[in-house]
Amino acid sequence: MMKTALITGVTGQDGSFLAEFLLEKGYEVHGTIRRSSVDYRERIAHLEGLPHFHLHYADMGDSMSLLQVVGKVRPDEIYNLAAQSHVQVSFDSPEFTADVDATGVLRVLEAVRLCGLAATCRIYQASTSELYGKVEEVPQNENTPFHPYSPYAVAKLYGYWIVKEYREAYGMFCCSGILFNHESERRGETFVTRKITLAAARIRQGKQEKLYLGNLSSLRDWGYAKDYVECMWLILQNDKPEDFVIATGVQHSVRDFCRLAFHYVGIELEFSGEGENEKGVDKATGKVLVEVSSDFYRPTDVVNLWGDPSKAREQLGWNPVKTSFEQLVKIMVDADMEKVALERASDRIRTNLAEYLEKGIVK
Ligand code: NAP
Ligand code: F7E
Repeated sequence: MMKTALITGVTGQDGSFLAEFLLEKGYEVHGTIRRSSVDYRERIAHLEGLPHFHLHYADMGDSMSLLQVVGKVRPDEIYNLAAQSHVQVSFDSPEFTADVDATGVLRVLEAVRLCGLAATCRIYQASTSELYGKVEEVPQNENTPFHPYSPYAVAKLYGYWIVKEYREAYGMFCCSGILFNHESERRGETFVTRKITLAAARIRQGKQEKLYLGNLSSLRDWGYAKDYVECMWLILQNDKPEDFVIATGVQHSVRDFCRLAFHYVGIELEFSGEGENEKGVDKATGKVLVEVSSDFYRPTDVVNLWGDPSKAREQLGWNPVKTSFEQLVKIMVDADMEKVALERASDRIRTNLAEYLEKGIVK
């Protein structure tokens, strides 16, 4: 029997990879999208029109839309990926973030219960390493205490606990994947990795002068999104509903990422100076290509994320290092070198706007 999956947030980085993964496994895949005045569904354009791929309008802030789609699709599995996922933006829109990322999870769980699917529908909740926030232990595993350090993380912590509550109160098969940062050629352009790979490609091709970043010393455990969606699926195929840390177990700084991305476009960067005075200089020309701008500092920043994926490796048989850090950076750089080569002036206007928004210049 063909299984039916519902993915909220199917237009996002993870949603698009997961939809491809589940279609390959033979699922009937349904995804939710939001109404928007512009038709911008780049990441799933190649899936639209496939016979086993279906789209529905729903918003995480609207219980009725969620109830309708869950009632209509009656899924065997729900992957709740929809969220306001940008940490910096959560400082600017904390109430919206709480509504979507916290109460939104409750709305999905209640929709499942009200549709009479509590005993049959398995639910995956997209939880996050941001729960560890101001970290109390390094590396972090399933037993590490949480210390959320942004409105995003606080909202996601509610999502984590309400999932646990529904599991214990109603015996529902609902689980959280505590995923560490995962990136790809489809990553949003204002997350640090993609911002760097795009800038490296543009600087190489003479379309950008300089890259401005915030905290270069921030440490992350970066994996490849395509590998991580497999783990979301494995979590729901497990015998028991449990939460899992998903990470590579390898840690790098923003500075390391930057150095490697520029290396792959043929520019060797040398960093010197400290804090806001630190600069990345092209060794060959002496030109300053990377500078620090306090516009990209956060009111509270999470600076030491490093995951321990032992439980996922042992219980789910998942390979945390299928794609290495070096391969990930190369995949992203190669994709952006191609994208930038094809870039038209209109695309650049959109990208500049994204940067202005992140800087808080356009509100
Ligand atoms: P993403 O690219 O930002 O995608 C987010 C998705 O949520 C998009 O489809 C977006 O729709 C949708 N969405 C946002 N607000 C919504 C609303 N009010 N109603 C309905 N849909 C809404 O994020 P991602 O990187 O794929 O991450 C997927 C999930 O994993 C998120 O919950 C994120 O918080 C979590 N997570 C991500 C990471 C990571 O490193 N990527 C790590 C841990 C956890 P639009 O396309 O219309 O904006
Ligand atoms: O920042 C620093 C920044 O925005 C990473 C989301 O998917 O992963 C993501 O959240 C680090 C931070 O991702 C810039 O201060 C320096 O320390 O790429 P990011 P994030 O905040 O880790 C988690 C797991 C999620 O759950 C989220 O949904 O890099 N940083 N300079 C910068 N960050 C940005 N964005 N821009 C900079 O210029």
